[in-house]
Amino acid sequence: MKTYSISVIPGDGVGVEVMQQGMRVLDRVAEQYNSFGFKYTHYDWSCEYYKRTGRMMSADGMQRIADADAILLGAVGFPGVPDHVSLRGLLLRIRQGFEQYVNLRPVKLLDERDCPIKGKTVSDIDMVFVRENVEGEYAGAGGRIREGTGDETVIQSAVFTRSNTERLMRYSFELARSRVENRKKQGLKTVSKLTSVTKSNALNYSMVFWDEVFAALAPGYSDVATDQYHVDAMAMYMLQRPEDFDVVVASNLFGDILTDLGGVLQGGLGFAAGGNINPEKRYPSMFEPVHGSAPTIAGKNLANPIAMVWTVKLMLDFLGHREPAARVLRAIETVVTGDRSALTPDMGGKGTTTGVGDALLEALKHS
Ligand code: GGG
Repeated sequence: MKTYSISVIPGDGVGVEVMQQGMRVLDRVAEQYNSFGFKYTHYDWSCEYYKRTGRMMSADGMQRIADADAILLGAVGFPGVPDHVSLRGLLLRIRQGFEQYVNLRPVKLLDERDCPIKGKTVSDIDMVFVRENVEGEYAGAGGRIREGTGDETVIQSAVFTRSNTERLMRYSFELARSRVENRKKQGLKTVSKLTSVTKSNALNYSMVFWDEVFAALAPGYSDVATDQYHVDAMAMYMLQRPEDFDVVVASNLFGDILTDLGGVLQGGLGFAAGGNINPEKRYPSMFEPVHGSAPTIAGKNLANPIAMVWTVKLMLDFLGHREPAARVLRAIETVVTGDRSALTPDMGGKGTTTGVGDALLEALKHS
C-alpha cells in the first residue's frame, strides 16, 4: 500500500470549505481501490496568518513542504491584505520556487446546459491550457521610482528565457500528442493540435521570441497540427469556435486571462481546475482550483466544490492513478448531469458545499 504525503494549504475564504470536500473525495477513492492512501499535513498559511505574523508562509515554509508527494491549495486572498502581497507571498513563491513551470488548466464542458454559447455540445468544448507558470509577466521584474511625485515612473518587465520557453512548449507538444488516442476513442477530433497564443504584432521582443521558439520546435512534432493567434483574436475564437482547440500554450498572463474565459465556457469558475506541475518531479507539484477565495460567500457553505474535486482528479492523474482519476471525473459528470436543484447557487441550484460533496461520494459508488 502506497501512502502519499500531501501538504494541505486551504488558504482563505472558500478555500477552506472546498478543500474539505476535495479530501473527502480523495479518501473515498483511496478506500475504493485499497492500494494507495493519503497522509495530510495541514498548514494554516493564509491572509489571516499574514495578519498575525507579517508573512504569508513561515520562514522555513518551502523546506517544510519540499518533501511532499504533492501540495493541495484551496484559495488565496482576503480583504485587508493587498492581492499582490498574498499572491506573491504564497502562491508565486511555491510555483516559482519549485519550478512548477507548467500550469495545466483543463476546459471541458460536461453538460450543455452549463455552456453560455448556444448550439455547442460537450464534444465542442474539450481543451487543455498549458499556461507558462514561473516567469513571463509574473516574473516580478521591475521597479517604481519617484513615488508620489508628478514624475513617478513604474516599470514592470516580462521575462522569457529560452530554456524555460522551450521546455514549456515541448511539454505542450507532448501533451497534444498524448491526447489523440483518447480523443479517437471518444469519437472527437482525431488530430493532435497545439495552438500558441501570442501578441507578436505589439510585443516585438518577447512574443516574437515566443513565436520563434514555437516555430523551431514544431517540425520535431510533425504529427501535431499547429496554429497560433494573437491573444485578442484567441478570446474571440474561444467563443465563436471552441471546437477548434485542443491543447493551447500561452504565457503566464495571457493564460490566466483566457482560462477564466475557459471556465465560463464550461459553466463557471466553480468548474475550473488547475495543476502547477514540475514535470521532472524534482520538486513537488501543487494542485489548486482556478477560483479565488470568494469572500462574499465564505463561511456560508455555498461554494461550489467541483473545481476542487476536479483538481484532486488532476493530482490523482499526476500520481499515476489514471483509473481512479477517471472515476472522479465520472462522478462529477453524474452529479452535474443529475438533479440540478442539489447543486450550489452558482449553478442555479439550492444546494450546499457539503451537500454536493455528499452527492459526489454517492456518485463515486456507481461511477
Ligand atoms: N485558487 C487559487 C487562488 O486563490 N488564486 C488566486 C489568484 O488570484 N491567482 C492568480 C493566478 O493564478 O495567477
